[in-house]
Amino acid sequence: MWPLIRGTVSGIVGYLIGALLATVTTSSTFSGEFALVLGFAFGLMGWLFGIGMWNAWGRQWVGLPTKSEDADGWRRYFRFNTDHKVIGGQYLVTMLVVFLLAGLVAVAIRAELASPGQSFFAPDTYNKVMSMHGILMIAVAVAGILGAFGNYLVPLMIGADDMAFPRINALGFWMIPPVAVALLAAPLVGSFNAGWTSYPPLSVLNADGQVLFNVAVITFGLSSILGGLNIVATVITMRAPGMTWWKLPIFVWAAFAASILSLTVTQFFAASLIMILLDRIAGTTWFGAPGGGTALLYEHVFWFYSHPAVYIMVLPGMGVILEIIAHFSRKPLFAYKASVISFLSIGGIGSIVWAHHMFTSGMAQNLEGPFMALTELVSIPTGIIFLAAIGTLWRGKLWFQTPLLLAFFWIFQFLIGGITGIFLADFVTDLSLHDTYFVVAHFHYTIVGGSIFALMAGTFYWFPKVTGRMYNERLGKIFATWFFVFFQLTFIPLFWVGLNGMNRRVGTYQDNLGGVNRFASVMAMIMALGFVLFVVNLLWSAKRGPIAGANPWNARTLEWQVSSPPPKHNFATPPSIDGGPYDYGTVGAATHLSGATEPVG
Ligand code: HEM
Ligand SMILES: [Cu+2]
Repeated sequence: MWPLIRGTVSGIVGYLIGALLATVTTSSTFSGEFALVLGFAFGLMGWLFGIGMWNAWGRQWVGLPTKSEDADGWRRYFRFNTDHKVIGGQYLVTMLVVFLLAGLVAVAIRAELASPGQSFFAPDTYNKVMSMHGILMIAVAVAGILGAFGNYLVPLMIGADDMAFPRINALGFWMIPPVAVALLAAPLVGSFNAGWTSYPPLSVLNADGQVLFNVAVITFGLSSILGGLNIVATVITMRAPGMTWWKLPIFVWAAFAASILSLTVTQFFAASLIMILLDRIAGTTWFGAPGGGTALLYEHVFWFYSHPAVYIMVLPGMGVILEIIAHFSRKPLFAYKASVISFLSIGGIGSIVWAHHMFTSGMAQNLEGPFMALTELVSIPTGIIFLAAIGTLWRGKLWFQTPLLLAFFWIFQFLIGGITGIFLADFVTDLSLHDTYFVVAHFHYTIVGGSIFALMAGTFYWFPKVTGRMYNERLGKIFATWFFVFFQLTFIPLFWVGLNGMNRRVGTYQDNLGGVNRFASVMAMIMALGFVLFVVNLLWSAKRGPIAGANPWNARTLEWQVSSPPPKHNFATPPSIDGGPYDYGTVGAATHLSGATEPVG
């Protein structure tokens, strides 16, 4: 606990110094916006140094010997620990907690929407609650799989002993607690009500809470960039002898493609938020029409990140699902190379489709056709991923455990998400669908269906590796089915109310949509209840579940060839690779890890 106390104290001291500096150097008051920004920046530094960055790293910069921040047992998780497995665990737990919290906020939203009029929240409060839900969930989708499984598995799967930059990895994780604090503290200074998208002019004119939103999200972005950098560098430079590019497990490829995006587009979100801060604090007029600015600029810069961001959320999910499907069908992954090329081209094409979010914004009309066509082009590589999933399942020897069940659900939901996206990408239909609940239903199918279900599937699949114990299969299946069924019952009706003109981001709506909304609200609450099963299963099994052994799934990839949990430095002797990760059932195929004691597969 000591490092946490140290970090908190130096974080608070840093905040006070920053805020004071702002007060004495400018006309900002101590609680003014500039003081919030500078306070946060200094507070972040203080926190990071206090939590252990100074001892483990900073001392080196002034010629002092570093002091290890290592510890054993559960204490490792509360320190500046550079072990990629510890960091993966830190991300997993943090993101699951944020997910549950944001889920509770969603229940509050659905309570308000259970009847057409205003029941619990004033209109502005509704927007604040909705904005909080949105940004927390976006954070989970961006950093859940990549932060947890990307960190935990990429080094293990490629036969490395850690990430390329272990200290940067720890730094990236420890930036997240101040992000959470700033977002959750925003209600103290008026909260933010402009949605996770934070369009100006509202985001330039609203309460000071918006400033905390901006600094928090910029910091979160920096953490994503560092995480992306690490995964890209690790995959390029740290592969074990024999681990050629075409032998990489598919999850590694997916994490690699998503990380290229994190590394290259996150800056644009930060840039757009910095411009908002400048408009608010420094008197610039990037987005203010009276000063010659235009809000349209914000939308372009923002979506230049935020569309690719949906692939940062979903590509790792695709990787998890294909991984699970191959191992649980006991067949070589169908269309492996085509899937890899698809991941990369989804990332590439996905980076030039951003203005499909802006068809109603008043942007140049002759761009609408090209953006529509490019968007629809992404369905080709996406279709290949579906083919890979189905082709692998086809005549496979299916082993219906919870991870595979969730993978089936994933296929169904992501399909619905993708197909409804086509109507939104078509600018003619989007004119009437934009800003309705059709959009809300669509992105929940894609993000929850594509990213969150994969996060759950991966959590079950790798649970025995991470904890050394098996989860409860029956509870796992009940939870998976529960989540799936009530998810459909919540969100299918929302397509319908959207088609009937219900606006998103408004707490009230037409009277005639009351019945369907009430139904969706009740279903959402039952869905939320199902997470009790998830939490109980994992907590109980981590302590009391049966010992899993090194390779309970009898899978071929490298992470299963070491003990569960893996030893501190992953591999006793550096592995050398002579087979492919999915050579199931191939007569005479070498084991993936040479020197493995038992033949696998
Ligand atoms: C637990 C089940 C969930 C329910 C019942 C739920 C419900 C809702 C509702 C009712 C809204 C308000 C939309 C509006 O008023 O316009 C919303 C917005 C949103 N949700 Fe969810 N949600 C859930 C899970 C998730 C997850 C898992 C994610 C992402 C991974 C997510 C991401 C978002 C985003 C990005 C917004 C939009 C916020 C904005 O546009 O500013 N939600 N959700
Ligand atoms: Cu998009």
